[in-house]
Amino acid sequence: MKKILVINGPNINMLGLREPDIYGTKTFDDLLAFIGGAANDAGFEVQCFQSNSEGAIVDKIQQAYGIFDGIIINPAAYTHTSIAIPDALKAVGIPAVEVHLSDISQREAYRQISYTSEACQITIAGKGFEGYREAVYFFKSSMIQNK
Ligand code: CA2
Repeated sequence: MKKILVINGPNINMLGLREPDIYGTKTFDDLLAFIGGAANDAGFEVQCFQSNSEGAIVDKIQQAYGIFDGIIINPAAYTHTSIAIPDALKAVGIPAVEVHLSDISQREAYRQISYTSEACQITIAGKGFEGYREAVYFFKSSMIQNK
């Protein structure tokens, strides 16, 4: 069974507590259950990882080398600041998809910049939890094509 690693960055563990107009009312546990269900439906083994620390996210990406077949990443605020995260994605060479709950292209100017996207095959933004399902199915179709 192919393995997917889902990485969520800073403050995503606080989902549902504030800013429901932007991020919705569902909690982080709801998100984990949603991702687990989507991966299961698509026939993937999935592991979810969340950290508020850039270094811990870089460590996790490095540790994924040779173990995971795909990475789905919502780097949260590090999307707009981190060079280390896209460098790590490029270093391990694992196919990656960037996901954002909100449509970052329609938000503050500083959120419209993503350094992560150049290390990802596609970016899915503004679809809420469904974006993670789309990312899972992107891997399903790309892995079938490359079989
Ligand atoms: O839209 C997304 O998924 C983001 O990656 C979410 C990040 C934000 O910094 C990015 O610009 C876009 C924030 C994640 C969670 O933020 C919360 C804020 C208030 C209450 C709960 C979570």
